[in-house]
Amino acid sequence: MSDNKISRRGLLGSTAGGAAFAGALLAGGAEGLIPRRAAAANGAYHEIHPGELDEYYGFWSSGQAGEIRIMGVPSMRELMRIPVFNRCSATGWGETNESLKILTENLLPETKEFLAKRGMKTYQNGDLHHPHMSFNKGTYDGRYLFANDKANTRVARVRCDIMKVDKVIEIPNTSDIHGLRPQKWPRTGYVFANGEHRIPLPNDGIILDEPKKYHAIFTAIDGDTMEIAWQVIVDGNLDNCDTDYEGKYAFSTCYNSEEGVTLAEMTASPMDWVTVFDIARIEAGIKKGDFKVYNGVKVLDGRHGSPYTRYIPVPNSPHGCNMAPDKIHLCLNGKLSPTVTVVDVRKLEAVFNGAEPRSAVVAEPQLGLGPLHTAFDGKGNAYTTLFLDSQMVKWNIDKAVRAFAGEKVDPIIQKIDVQYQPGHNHSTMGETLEADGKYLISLNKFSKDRFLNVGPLKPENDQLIDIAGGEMKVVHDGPTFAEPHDCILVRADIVNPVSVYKRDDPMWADARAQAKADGVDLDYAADVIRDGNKVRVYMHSVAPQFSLEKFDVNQGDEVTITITNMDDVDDLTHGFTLGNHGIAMEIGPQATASVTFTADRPGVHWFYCQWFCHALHMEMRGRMFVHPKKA
Ligand code: RUQ
Ligand code: CUA
Repeated sequence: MSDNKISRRGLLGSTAGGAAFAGALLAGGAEGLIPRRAAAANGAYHEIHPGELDEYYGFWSSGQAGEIRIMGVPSMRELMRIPVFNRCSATGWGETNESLKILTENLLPETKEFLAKRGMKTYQNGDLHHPHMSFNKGTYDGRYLFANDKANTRVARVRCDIMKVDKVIEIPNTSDIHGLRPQKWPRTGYVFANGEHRIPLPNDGIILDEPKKYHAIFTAIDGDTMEIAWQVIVDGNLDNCDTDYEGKYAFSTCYNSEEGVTLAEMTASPMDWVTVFDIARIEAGIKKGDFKVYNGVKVLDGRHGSPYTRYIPVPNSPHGCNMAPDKIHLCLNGKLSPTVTVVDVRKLEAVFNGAEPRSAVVAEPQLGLGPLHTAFDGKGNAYTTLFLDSQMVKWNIDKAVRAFAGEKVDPIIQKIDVQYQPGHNHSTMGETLEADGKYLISLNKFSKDRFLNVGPLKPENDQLIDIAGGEMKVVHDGPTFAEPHDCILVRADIVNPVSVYKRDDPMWADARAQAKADGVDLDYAADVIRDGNKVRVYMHSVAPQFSLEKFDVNQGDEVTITITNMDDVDDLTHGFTLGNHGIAMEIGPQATASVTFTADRPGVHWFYCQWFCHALHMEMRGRMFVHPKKA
């Protein structure tokens, strides 16, 4: 390697020589020569150069922003956003007929009524914490993502072939869905959802300030149909959840065993618990008819003394609930206790048969202050976020078990600083049997001084940590807008989205049926169908033209615009924006999209394509004439 041949690119490479050289420079204090990202651990970290593809899909939640974001890992590039519980200006999610159907068809009748009085068809916000993929035999199968809405008690499903939501359901009898996990074995199967906040059942105003009469409810959803399979009433509240690798159990942490309603009440007891749900016993209970029906859902009583649950005491306010890919160890993160409690799931059958609940606890290492979530590398190690210490701690599960049994061994392997206050973390494939121990993400709640100051509201900071070589090393800082709670990292070969829609996609089944009834062929449409005061305008588009240059409606007409994008090309999305009407929608290649509104502004209104599609994209437009009402 002669001096003038050493490019920065060479130093950033993954060869042992390059990394060693970079290491030597760093050791020599020449850090300024090399950007932070070059400081890779053990040569494992790959800089993704322009044009190169990432190894992993990252699916990020966005908290109160209500969407899912697709990231590339390790580059940490944001690749796409999937609108879910939010209203999206670009795609028309929450405005188009197709999205409104998904967002409204499974709302409870009283919710629809309540929203109508507010002039809304659906909620405009959501609080999306936990995106998780469907499983088959303990690993991701690339079919669906599921996610919770803590704000408005909903669960959504994303189709991974097109990366769009296809189902949103509101969960009755409970309040504020927080923890959410799909069943891992034999497949998904159930999707489990925790109702976090305790409320009266029914919550109709008869019971108000009588907290002893409130309940939290655990919900099992059928992931294939998105119908609710059953619910279980529990003692305490429900925070995060996970499932085992044998299809026997689901687990939920409870931080409020006190069943208090104030901060002081909720944190009073030094012990809370993890609630263990026995799926076979619950299914047998349903068969036997041991349930009551509320809002059409079978609800079992799983409080203390029931055959369906066990409550295992865990120190103060456990939060994260993480099943290790060794199929044995369940980790419950202490939050207010510096410990992680480790349950051996093989001992749970005995607990259900009468053994003392804590007999299933096989380790309880002291890790540091504020343990919130734990991730795994598939090599027997665990990585726990320490919120208060602003650190990530790597520890060995086997050593923790041995220490708990009395052996003099320290389970802690390494601690590193993260910037700052981490909540969730996640490792590559870490919640599956294919955990590969390559990268770890620390989702930090605060970025403080890590980026240029953008005012009082600062981004969060998602840090990429290289764990492949055995030592943790922060290799990238990634600012994010509110508030990625959680993410999953999925090997790229598992996720296989299409580039062009299929013309018979179920998403626009209603538009297809209506066109058929109107005698219109969507593929070649240039039609205006008048049906009383309803007007249905059908167009198709081929870059850079809509099939209608103009159309006429009368003031007061209910107008439905249905457009089909007949371009059959990769990356050729069109849009339809109707000026001064608050209307815009995405129309993907070979897709049909529609929107309905009342034409109430007499005059000339231009519509245009808002997705840059062609050299003549600016010219891709037309006029809607609204004839004034005759006085
Ligand atoms: S939670 S920071 Cu909503 Cu997943 Cu733990
Ligand atoms: Cu079509 Cu821009």
